[in-house]
Amino acid sequence: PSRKFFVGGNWKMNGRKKGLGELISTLNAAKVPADTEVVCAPPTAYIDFARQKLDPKIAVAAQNCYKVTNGAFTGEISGGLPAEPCHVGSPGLIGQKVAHALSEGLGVIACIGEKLDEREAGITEKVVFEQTKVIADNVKDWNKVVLAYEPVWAIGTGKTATPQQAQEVHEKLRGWLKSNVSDAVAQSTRIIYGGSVTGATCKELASQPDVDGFLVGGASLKPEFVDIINAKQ
Ligand code: G2H
Repeated sequence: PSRKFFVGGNWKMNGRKKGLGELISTLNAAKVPADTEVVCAPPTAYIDFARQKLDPKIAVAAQNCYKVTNGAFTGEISGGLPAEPCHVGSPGLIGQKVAHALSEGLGVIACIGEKLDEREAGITEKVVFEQTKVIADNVKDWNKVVLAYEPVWAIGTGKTATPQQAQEVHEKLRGWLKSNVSDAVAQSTRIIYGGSVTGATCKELASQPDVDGFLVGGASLKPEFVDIINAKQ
């Protein structure tokens, strides 16, 4: 399959200009393979700063995107404002947010994932399929969508899913896309893994056939993010 490897750095609510400026210098100096797409999502207040400083080889995303373009929504960010792709993490509004971001011409990194008790109860598949359906119901153009599998128990916990655990779910998700959308969409859509990815864990994860990249939190703030960008090499 010719899916372009995708590495997202979600900086979450971290950093100030000085530290982020240093991180940006490291990233600008880094080798980015031609067949890898790299996107960083700074805190909202630094989207413009990051876009101005980051080399064009790295795209900039917003971490969130509200469901309408304008209005009296204190503290929200609209799809009319941010940079390129858009990370739409929170459940509840996710369907409307995905629909709105796509209607604004943005790309979307849509996140799904089961909680620990759901995994232990053996309902991982059911949970991630239901979450994927909510997203899929709002997508017409799958070229604009990256699906991020982020098991909740692996987020910021230091517990990375094993390559086998990730591959198993990614393969099932691709199967779901094939059955419920189309074979072409299943083959072309990037399904990326997120949850405590590090420089040490990225290579073996990246070697799994259905792992098309990563969404990285903590490690995206460190120089090892460069190793993750190059995980496929
Ligand atoms: C999960 C992930 C990135 P971390 O949210 O989106 O964060 O790598 O810190 O677990």
